[in-house]
Amino acid sequence: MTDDIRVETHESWRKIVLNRPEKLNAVNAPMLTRLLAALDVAEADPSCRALLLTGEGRGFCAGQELGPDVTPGPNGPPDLEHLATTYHHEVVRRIRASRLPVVCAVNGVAAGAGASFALACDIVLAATTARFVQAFVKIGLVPDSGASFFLTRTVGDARARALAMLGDAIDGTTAAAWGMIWKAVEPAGLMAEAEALTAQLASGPSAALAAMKQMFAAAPSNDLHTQLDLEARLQGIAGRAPAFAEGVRAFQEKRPPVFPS
Ligand code: LHQ
Repeated sequence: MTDDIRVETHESWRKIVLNRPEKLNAVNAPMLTRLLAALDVAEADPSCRALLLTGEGRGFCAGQELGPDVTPGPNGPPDLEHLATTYHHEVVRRIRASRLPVVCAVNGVAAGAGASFALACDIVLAATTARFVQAFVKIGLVPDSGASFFLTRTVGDARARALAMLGDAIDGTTAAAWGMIWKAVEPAGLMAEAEALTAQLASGPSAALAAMKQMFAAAPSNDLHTQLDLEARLQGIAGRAPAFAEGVRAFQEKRPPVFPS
């Protein structure tokens, strides 16, 4: 049994580790099938309230493995549309559709779909020394797994185009300065900070955090009035949930809130 996807289960959160360090955690179809399964299991576990995604070794994820999945066979070139739709894009969809806040700790190079997986997460921390590379152009491909969606929204059209068309690497510090990610952290402190953040989210108001994911997913394509309606509806739901009652009580009693799971 291969352990190219390693899951560490903590009391209220899980860490999913891409674990193929000798290939900088490049992914292939079987590995992505196991990653999708790990995401589904976490989603279905009521005790799990947050996720942390990271990579083993000196890389985060070097994107699609340039191996058998993408090598031309007797029937001609590989069907990359099918490969992307079935595997890579499902990872992105599940992270974005998840009820769980997902933290990503980019410990090293994040290339191609690997960078996209990181950008699909809710809060991205990267080592200052990590590298984000839109590697697609170097092998004659186009951005996928949401790269063109995420980059245009985070760094803007001008930087997105240049990153995609040139394939230049940017480091974690630059990614943070450009607004691509939340924060760059000294490598030695990355995992401790990412774990603390994930634990903090796991002890947060889970339903409200899930509603925030819904809200931020809708925001870019909504007009102000539609977004105000959505915020009001989700606030109505939050106001009827036990977390709000506990939050207000804790404030009045001058103690930290203990949000129910
Ligand atoms: C790898 C890989 C790799 C295999 C490093 N595969 N071995 C595509 C198609 C279909 C559907 C959906 O989506 C996609 C999306 C994509 O992801 S396309 C982009 C695919 N990825 C790449 O093109 C990245 C290729 N890798 C690189 O450019 C470099 O390795 C990076 C910039 C990631 C890191 O460079 P270095 O730090 O200099 O490391 P390295 O190149 O020496 O790599 C270390 C080892 O990892 C090496 O193996 P070796 O046996 O020589 O030590 C590499 O061959 C292996 N490796 N990426 N994607």
